[in-house]
Amino acid sequence: MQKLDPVNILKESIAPFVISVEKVAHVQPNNTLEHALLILIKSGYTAIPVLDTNFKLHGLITKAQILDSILGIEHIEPERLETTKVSAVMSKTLARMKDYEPFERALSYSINHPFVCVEDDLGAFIGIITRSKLLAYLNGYLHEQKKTK
Ligand code: 2BA
Repeated sequence: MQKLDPVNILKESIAPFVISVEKVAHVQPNNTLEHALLILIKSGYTAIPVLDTNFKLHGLITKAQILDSILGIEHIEPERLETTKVSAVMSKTLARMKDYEPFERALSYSINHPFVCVEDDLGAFIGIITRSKLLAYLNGYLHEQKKTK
C-alpha cells in the first residue's frame, strides 16, 4: 500500500471523492420554486445545485431560501411557489473548484460548506464532494498513521 504523509494527502487528486452528476439531485434556473421544493423534500437534502440543460452550474438553492421567499408580512403566501423561478431566489456564491485541483482545496472549502461543486476545465459540472466523504477519508488516514507509529 502507498505510504501517505501529510504533504502527499493534501496534494492528492479529488477524483475518488466526487459524487457524479447523475447521482446529484438538482434543479434548473427556470424551474418554479414549487418544483424545487418537491425535489428538496423528496431527496431529503437541505441544499442542492442549480444546473442548466447544458450542465453549467448557476448556483444553489436551499429549503430555507424557498420558505423565506414565501413569507409575507403576516401570512405565508404559498401561491408564490408557482410564480417564482429558482433563479430569483438561489445563491450565486458557492464553493466550486476544478477537477484537477487538489484535496487541500476541497478540505479548506468544506470547513464552511457541506459540499463543494466540481467542474471541468470547460466549466461543465461534474459532481459534488461532500464534507462527510472527506472527513471519513481523513479519519481512516489518521488511524492508519497511528497504527504505524
Ligand atoms: P444536507 O442536505 O444538509 O445533508 C446533511 C447530511 O444529512 C448529509 O451529509 C447526509 O449525511 C444526511 N442526509 C441528508 N439527506 C439524506 C438522504 N436523502 N439520504 C441519506 N442521507 C441524507 P452528506 O451526505 O455529507 O451531504 C452533505 C450535503 O451535500 C447535503 O447537505 C446536501 O446539501 C449535499 N448533497 C449530498 N449528496 C447529494 C446528492 N446526491 N444530491 C444533491 N445534493 C447532495
